[in-house]
Parts: sequence; C-alpha cells; structure tokens
Amino acid sequence: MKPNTLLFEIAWEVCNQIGGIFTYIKSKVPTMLDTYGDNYMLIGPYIPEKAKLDFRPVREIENVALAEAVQHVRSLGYEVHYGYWLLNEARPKVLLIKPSIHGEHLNDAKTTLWKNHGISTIEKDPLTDQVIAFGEITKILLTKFIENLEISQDVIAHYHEWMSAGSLTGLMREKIRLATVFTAHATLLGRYLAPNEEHYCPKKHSYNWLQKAKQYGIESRVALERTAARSAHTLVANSDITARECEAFFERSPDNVIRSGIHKKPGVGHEVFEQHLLHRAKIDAFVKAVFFPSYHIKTEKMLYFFSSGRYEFRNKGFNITLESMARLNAELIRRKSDLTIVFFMISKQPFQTIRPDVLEARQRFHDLQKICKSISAKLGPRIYSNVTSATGHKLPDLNELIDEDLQQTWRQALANFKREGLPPVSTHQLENHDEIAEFCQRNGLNNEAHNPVKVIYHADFIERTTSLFSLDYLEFVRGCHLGIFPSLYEPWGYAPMETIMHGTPVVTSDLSGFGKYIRTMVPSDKDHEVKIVDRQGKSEEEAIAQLTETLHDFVETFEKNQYIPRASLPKHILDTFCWSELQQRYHENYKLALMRYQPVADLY
Ligand code: 1S3
Repeated sequence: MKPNTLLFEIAWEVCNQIGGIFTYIKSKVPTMLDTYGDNYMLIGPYIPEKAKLDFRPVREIENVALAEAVQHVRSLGYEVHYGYWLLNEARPKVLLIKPSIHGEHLNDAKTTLWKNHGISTIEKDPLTDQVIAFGEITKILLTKFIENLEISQDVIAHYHEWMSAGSLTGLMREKIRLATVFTAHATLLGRYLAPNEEHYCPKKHSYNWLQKAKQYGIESRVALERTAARSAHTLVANSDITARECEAFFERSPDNVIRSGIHKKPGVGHEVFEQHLLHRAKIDAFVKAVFFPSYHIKTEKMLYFFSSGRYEFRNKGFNITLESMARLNAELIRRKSDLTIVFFMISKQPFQTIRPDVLEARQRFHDLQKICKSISAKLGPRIYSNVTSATGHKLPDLNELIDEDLQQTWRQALANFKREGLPPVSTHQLENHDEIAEFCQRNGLNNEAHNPVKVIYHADFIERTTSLFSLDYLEFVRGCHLGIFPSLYEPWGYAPMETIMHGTPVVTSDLSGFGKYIRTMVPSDKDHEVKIVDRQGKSEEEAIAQLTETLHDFVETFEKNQYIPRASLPKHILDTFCWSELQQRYHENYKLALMRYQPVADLY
C-alpha cells in the first residue's frame, strides 16, 4: 500500500454507542493512528446529544481538499461537523454527518436505489430514511473530496454494518476512485431469526433471504445490507458465525474472517486484584447509598454480578440470565444463606432522567459520610485525651464523650438517611414498556429485604461523566465479581472478552464467537475462568438450568473459600486478541481491495 493512502472508517457507532461496534472502533483507533497517522479519519452520524459528550468540533480544516468537500456539502444545505473524537487513548479526526435530507432529495435517492438495485424503500421506516440520507451525504462528500485529490493518491472506505454503508454501492456504480471494504459484525436476518426460529443455524441455501426479510418486515433494510456486502471490493466477517450468515444471506463468502480485538493487554496478578478492590469500593458506596436507607446488608458477604450489551433481550441472553437470577434467589432463600448478590443489568433504553430518589439517596449517603467524618474528627481527640489522662485500665464511657451537640448532628443524619419503601430496581425513569423491568416485577426480583438477590437495572451505558458509580465501564467491570453473557446470538462478543481481560470471571455461551473460540483453544472449562453455557441445539429450559447451576457453583465456592476469584486467560490466547496483531490482517485486506479496484496499481 502506498504510504499516502487515505483510509476512511465509516460506522454508525462513531461517537454513538449502541452495541459492540462502538467498542470495536474505539479500541481499534490507537492502532489505526499508529499505522496510518494523519491519513486516517472516521465518519459517523451526527447525533447532538451523543456528540456533546465526546466530540470536539474544529472550525478550520487544514486539509484543503477536505475543507472544500465539507464546504460543498454545507452549501447544499446539509449539516456536517469536523473535529476530534475525544477518546481516552487517542483523538482521531472525525466527520459527523446529520443523517437527514430534504424530502424531494430523499425520494430521488430512493428512486435511484430502486432503478439501479431493485431495492424498494417505499415502506415507512425512519431508520432506513436516515441510513439513505447518511449514505447520500457521505457519497457527495467523498466524491468531491476525491475529485480534489492527486490522481496518484489511493483512498479506501471501510464500512461497518448496513447503517453506515448507504454510500457504498452508489460510489462504486459511479466509478469514484476508491476501494471499498465491508465488515459484517452481525446480520439483520441473524438478529431476527436467532430469537424466533427454533435452533437457528444458517448455512448456504438454508433460508430464502427475501422471504424471511418480508416475513419480519425488514425487506428494505436487508436489501440495503445485502447489496453493500455483495458489492464491496472485499468482505470481512468478525467470526465464523457471521461468515456462515454471509454465505446464507448474501450468497458471498467473506474474503477474510478477522476477530474483533482489544487495544492493550491488561495488567497481571496483584495489580488486577488491587484494581478490583479500588473499584469495588466505589460500587460498595453506591449500593450502600441505595439499599441502606431501607435496610442493612452485610457488605462483606456481598457479591456483584452483572450483564451488559446492546438491548436485545433474547439475543444477548438477558431473559435466561434474569430467570437464573430468580431461581438463584429462591435457592438462597431456601438454604437460608446470609449472602447477598447484587445483580447489575446494564443496557441502553430510552429514559427521561435518572430517578430523583436515586440521586437523592447518593447525595444523602455522601452527606452521611461527611457527618460521620466530622463526628470522628471531634471524637478522636476526646478519646485520645481520655486515654492519656486515664489512670488504671478502665475504659471510658463513650456516651460521656459525645456531647448534646454531636448527638443532635447524629440524630439528624440518621433521620435524613432513612427511607420508607424498597430500594428502586431501575435507576432511570424509563420512557417505554420494558422487558427487563417487567420481568423483575413479575418474578419477585423487587429488592425486598428478604431477597438475597437484589437487582439494579441501569438503562444507560456507563460513562465516567454520567456514571452513577463514579467509574467508567471497564473500572465497573473490574470492581464486579462475575460477568454473565449467555447469548443466543453473538457473532463475536466484546462484553465477555473485555470482562475476562480485566480480571473478572465470566459466563458466556457456545453460541458466541468468543465462547466458541475459547472452547477451541482451551477445550476444558477447568483451565480458565470462562464458563460456557451450552445453547447450541438446547432448549431454553436446559440453558437456564445449566446457567443456574454455574451461578450456584460460583456462589458456593465463594461461601466455602471466602476468596474473591480473579481471572485470566493463557498468554498465547491473549496475544491473539491484540489489535496490533489483528490489524496486520486488515492491512492485507486493504491491499486486496485496492488490487480489485485497480488491478495494475503499484500496491507496495
Ligand atoms: C456486533 O455488536 P453487537 O453487540 O450488536 O459487533 C461486535 C463487534 O464485532 C460483536 O462483538 C457483537 O457480537 C455484535 O453484536
């Protein structure tokens, strides 16, 4: 590849977290910047409430060709923002495009899709309209940009999933000078078929894609996805699962299967344990704030379990996880166990605000902590002077050391802290009917004092700036004891991979790409802390039974040994997850795309 080759990475989850593609892009950026430097840029949708969190706009665009292209797009009345994505590890350049175009232009674009590709988008679907708009504006922008470039400079556009790829076919059809790559992280039909068709197992010719797309009312979306995946110069899948789906639904085998990676290998041994203690203390504080006003829990006998991911109730295994938690609750009651398990459910759902009573509880807990500190600051010197002036071994009466003033502060603090009623299950005021909240309500997971299993449903992704725990997501992961991800449909699975890599034991399933990979590399569960629930060819009941037993074993081990399990993977496996290694494979893929686009070009 020529050293000045320009690479655009285009994804709907740039500055816009929805699921695992966000983690994929975010974790990959540092390696991409190391490899391609200034020639690397991201393109994503402009969603103002998300952009305000971690996007820093820049007025002046140094690159003349880009500045002209952006100016051109703006002159047509479209909104495009240029700036930096403020990630912890890197600050890549980003173009954010507002996915909206005027009605008549949208209709023109739809007519073109129908005429050129036979894709019908007549059915009303706001997301498809946004995808088409984003594609149209991206196409105008890249076309103008490439027009202004030296002919000798190559350009690659790397698309992730269908929502980002509206411009791919148009650019290729109009023979714009660029090579295209499409990565399938999952497929639309996979997401719909897995939870609805018994023992879903995609193979070549096993499903009629059009008939299935029509059945689930997603014909235009699937047609857009399929056309992009079939047209791209190279097609990449993130796992064998997606590779099989490409064959079944796109009738194209991927050129490569490349795992989703991570940026850095985590620390080892004592470091991991210290981090766990540090972050757990913050989770402890939150749990005390929410639960202690209603009743007391022994914190030394408390375990933190969690699940997280894109809100796909059945695909991500949220349904069987909750059912297993309900069964574990019943079992612990039966055994009169004195353990408490706080189960955190982290996903993203529309909400109005964080519940005021949760914020208030947190504030009151802080106030109480301050009061306790000031009481001990006053009491400490009194005890000291009492000890130093005492004769004999008689202990002082502490009540005598607490004057009326202190007693009054103490009484007030307690009165302010206590609360009638149960600790809330959901930390946010949800906008709509919600399967997680409903499940908890229906199955007695309601945080009553006698329930050993408590639930905290956090309907937003964890970001340090907005986090109720004063932690970022990975710190939260480190502070927990177990991550539970028994997915039904999970082409790769960042959540279990990140969890184990940060030292926290994990449960996943044999239907997740990560679970399958671990099983192939380290066949026995006993050799690592990744427990794998068998879901392939099994009923939901069988999976729930196995998961409940796994949770139960985990709890029993803790009860017996009273030690906090930390986890790791063998080094030779860890190495295979690093972007620094995986990126080389993408690099080969870019070369292949360039070769297909211009067979005689100087590729090296
Ligand atoms: C997808 O994100 P998701 O959570 O919607 O892409 C991820 C990155 O390749 C992958 O890990 C995950 O399984 C897919 O589901």
